[in-house]
Amino acid sequence: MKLGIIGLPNAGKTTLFNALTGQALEVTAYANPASAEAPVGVIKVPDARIDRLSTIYKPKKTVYAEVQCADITGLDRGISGSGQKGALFELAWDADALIHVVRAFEDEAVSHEGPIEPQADAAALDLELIFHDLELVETRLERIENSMKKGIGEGLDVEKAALERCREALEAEQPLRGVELSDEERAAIGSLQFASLKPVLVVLNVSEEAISGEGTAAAVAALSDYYAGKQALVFSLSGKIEMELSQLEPDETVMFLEELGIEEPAMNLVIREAYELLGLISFFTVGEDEVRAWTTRRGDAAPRAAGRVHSDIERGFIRAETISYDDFIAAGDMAHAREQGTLRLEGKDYVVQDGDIINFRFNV
Ligand SMILES: Nc1nc2c(ncn2[C@@H]2O[C@H](COP(=O)(O)OP(=O)(O)O)[C@@H](O)[C@H]2O)c(=O)[nH]1
Ligand SMILES: [Mg+2]
Repeated sequence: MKLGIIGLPNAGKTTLFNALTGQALEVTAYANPASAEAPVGVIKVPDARIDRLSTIYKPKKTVYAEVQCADITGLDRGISGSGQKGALFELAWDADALIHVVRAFEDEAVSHEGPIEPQADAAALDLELIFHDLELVETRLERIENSMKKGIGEGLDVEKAALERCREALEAEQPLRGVELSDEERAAIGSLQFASLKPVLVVLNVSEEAISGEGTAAAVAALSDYYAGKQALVFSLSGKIEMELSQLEPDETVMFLEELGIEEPAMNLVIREAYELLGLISFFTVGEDEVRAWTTRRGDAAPRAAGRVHSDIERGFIRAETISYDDFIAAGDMAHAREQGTLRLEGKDYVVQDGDIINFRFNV
């Protein structure tokens, strides 16, 4: 899974990127120039279940599920009409979802056009995505129509119809994530890099003092209304605090969290929500060598999940020896689980569930 962080200049994208990936890129109080290349980092998906399994197995290696993340610089008001679209094309860096950072924090030292108005900012950037996509739709439709005129447009009807519906939405300044498309239509337009089609996690970046304030709750509610029904989730955090948290040692983190009166870093929630939005789940493999979390899509059958581990295991799939995390913890170990009948042998039609611990049996 890949996430792309977008937002207007000085919204706190790099701050959030650092918090998510543990990197320490420079954060600046001025707008960075558009960049053709986006820094990419790896997010380790926090999972208390993996921590617990690791204390049980004491493996040589503990591996968390990983999500890639890019800090996309240079999107700004008016960018889609300018010659400087590098940053928008960066979205074609095939992100599966976008994290849209919206500024709510007040800070005179950090420049911002006019007063801080989160909803107006969010809508302004969304509009750039929409303009970008409209251009893409029009170019593609023109090509299709030309092909049809020449009599070589066979099989393009579904795509054409889908694109016409997309154009209609975009002309009404609606993002494509709100357009109902069938699987067939999605596949037909799948090769086009539509920015406004990607699911989005909207992060309201608030001041430290405002984390649990009423104003923040109201702003989140208002943004949620604006994004309603558009494959989007909205929540708030303080980028500054999250970045500080990510740079602490684990025991210091616990103390800092207590001081702030919060249970866990908001980053954990960001990652979990991204998982949810994308329909992803985790399953685990365990042993003395390695305890590891893997990512698969909700609804994947066991062989497909096996393929996440290795293509040979998918190809030679025989059975999945499976137990849910909760049943395993209740049993204490695999021997007891087998006695209790909670360790099951599942076949190729078994749909993997979040938290399954699986031992694949396969034949190469
Ligand atoms: N007060 C405050 N400043 C922040 C916060 N998040 C980011 N900043 C500051 O805003 C400026 C821009 O942040 P940066 O992450 O570089 O924004 P980007 O342009 O979207 O990548 C930097 O000076 C940050 O230190 C925050 O939550 N509170
Ligand atoms: Mg930046």
